[in-house]
Amino acid sequence: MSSDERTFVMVKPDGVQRGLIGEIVSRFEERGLKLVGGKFIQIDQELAHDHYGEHEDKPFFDGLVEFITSGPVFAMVWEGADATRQVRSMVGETDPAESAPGTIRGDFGLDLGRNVIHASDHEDEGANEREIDLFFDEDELLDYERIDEAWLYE
Ligand code: D4T
Repeated sequence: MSSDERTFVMVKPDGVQRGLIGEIVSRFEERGLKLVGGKFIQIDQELAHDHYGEHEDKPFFDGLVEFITSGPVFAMVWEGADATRQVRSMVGETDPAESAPGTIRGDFGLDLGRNVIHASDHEDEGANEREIDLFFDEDELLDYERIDEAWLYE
């Protein structure tokens, strides 16, 4: 299996305000995933509409845009074997109330509209590439080796 799959992850404004960036980054680091990009930004209306375009007709769309633009977010790209699916399984269900303990949303959230983190959908083929392109320039993604790589993969 390829160990260089890249996936897009973002600590949402609630996660930033609640001081969860470090905890969330630690979980992915400890799992063995490699951070290849990261930026602390405030999402504007245009980026919010591009990112959540698929939900434009949903009743929760305006609230979602208001929330995601309400404060800084920490956007990241993580790399590793089967990264998209593994990250989604660590994140939990969309609704924290349905998320198992041990997942990020299951440990840190209670409400669907404040679900702490975003991660690209592994069932949506193009989601990763689209979201990475939306948030990062190519030269903001770094190629390097982690010193423990030989111990992470057979
Ligand atoms: P994101 O995209 O934020 O990682 O969440 P998911 O991939 O897990 O879920 P999603 O795209 O279906 O939902 C996007 C975002 O909208 C919020 N939401 C969702 C909401 O406020 N009310 C709702 O009824 C739904 C379905 C939560 C996540």
